[in-house]
Amino acid sequence: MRIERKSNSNAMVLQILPLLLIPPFLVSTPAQVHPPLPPNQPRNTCYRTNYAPPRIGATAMPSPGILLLAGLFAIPASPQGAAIVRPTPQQSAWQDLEYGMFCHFGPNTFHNLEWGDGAADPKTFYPTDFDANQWVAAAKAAGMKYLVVTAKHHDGFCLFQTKYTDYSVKSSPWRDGKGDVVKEVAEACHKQGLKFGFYLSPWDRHDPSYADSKKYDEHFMAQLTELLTNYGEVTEVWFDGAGGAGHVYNWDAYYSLVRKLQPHALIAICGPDIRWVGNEDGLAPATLDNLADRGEKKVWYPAECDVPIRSGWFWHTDNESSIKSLDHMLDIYHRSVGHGANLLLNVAPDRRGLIPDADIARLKELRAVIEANQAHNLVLNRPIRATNTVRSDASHSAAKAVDGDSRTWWAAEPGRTRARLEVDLGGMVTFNQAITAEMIECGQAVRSYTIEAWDGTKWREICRGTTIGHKKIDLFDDVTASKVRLSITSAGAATPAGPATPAGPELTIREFGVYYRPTK
Ligand code: FUL
Repeated sequence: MRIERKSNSNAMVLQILPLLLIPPFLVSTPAQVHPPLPPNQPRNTCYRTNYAPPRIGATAMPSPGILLLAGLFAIPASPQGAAIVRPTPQQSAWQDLEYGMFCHFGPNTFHNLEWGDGAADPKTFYPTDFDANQWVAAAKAAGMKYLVVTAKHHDGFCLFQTKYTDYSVKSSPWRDGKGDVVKEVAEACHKQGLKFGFYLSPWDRHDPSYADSKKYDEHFMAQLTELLTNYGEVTEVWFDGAGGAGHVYNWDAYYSLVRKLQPHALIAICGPDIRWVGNEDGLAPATLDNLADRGEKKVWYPAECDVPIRSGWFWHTDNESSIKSLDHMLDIYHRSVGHGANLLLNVAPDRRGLIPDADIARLKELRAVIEANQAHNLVLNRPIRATNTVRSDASHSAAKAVDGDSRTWWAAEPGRTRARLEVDLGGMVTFNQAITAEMIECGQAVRSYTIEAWDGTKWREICRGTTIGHKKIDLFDDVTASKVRLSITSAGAATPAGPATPAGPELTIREFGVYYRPTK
């Protein structure tokens, strides 16, 4: 299949262009971990140093887990006095969503395009059987917890009713010009219990005002206002960084508008709350730090991996055969969610306005494998001991790390950078996977760890890793053992490249589990 992006001809350049257009300081790669922001940042970069997401207010929604943590937030610094960086409640709640569906839909769907130039006749947008509930049902059946829809892609066509351009669903014959894709998707999400988000491309290849940055800012913000007021709760606002080279955007104003109209929404990619992982393969590095430098400060900045299930972001007549294999998808899952990032998997609706059966089938297969692989935690509620524990009242005892309850956690004594949890398996047990999670609301502490198994005569190392963060999935060959232990070998506030320091966040383990994967 030939993916057409009209602005360029060189296929290679087209592949990497979106990446090149995102300022390098927003890109985190294993080789370049959170470089500091460059001084004198130009105004058209999609990031502002002076923006800190507000903490949740008294009227906010916190989950039971967050409420439980309220007392913890009262401790603002490590024993050594260094500020501890923690996620906002919205960020940690979003990290718990883990897996979401990205839906690219619009005129491109009807023209076999990836990047429309804004000239497609709106009458060609005509889904014959559009059903937002089917999209959401497909996402739920896949085990996804949120959905992000393209309200407007680079071609400028709006999938929602807007007063500010006719280049929208209003000018299409679909539902006699009265349809609103964003509305139906938002309602279906809210009804079926999925978190809702929208993608909005700042780059607009249709609107004449784009040539005048100030005028375009007004236009863009007017549409952003519509999206933030007419569609209920918005969890994620996805500002793409591709295209529009040289254009000056007033990012501060965009961010302020989101804060004002949807204070709990997270601003992603070209935004201060969620960062792009740095590639479109769905892969996070094995060492993934939730902290990033913002000017002089460190901030919590979790990563999202985005990748299409097929070869393109939009549906094409001839790309069904490119649906990724189950093995490939499982690998993506392990290297995104299993590395502590969120996975936003693009599944594009077709010209009927439905998620195709073939994609749904693959999503279900993936879910079935993940569930089978994580069905039985072999250390669940098994006897466990820790080399040290924060308090004597058992509220953060070692048992909390294997109780299967994500609201509880084991915590080491303050200032500890090494600790060990040892679990008695109660007989010889075979396993080949470990899943470990820190209680990130307390901050991210673990810098390195090993997992070892007792084979009856000695401890044998099964795997070792660096960061844990929100979740770490380790895969290894079958091991048969009567005891297993997790050793945190360094912890602290330093970046993975730097030395661990005790002046960091509390060392915690939210859950530790070992499993036997029938499917490898
Ligand atoms: C890129 C865009 O250019 C693609 O078309 C797609 O929307 C992807 C998610 O982001 O920057």
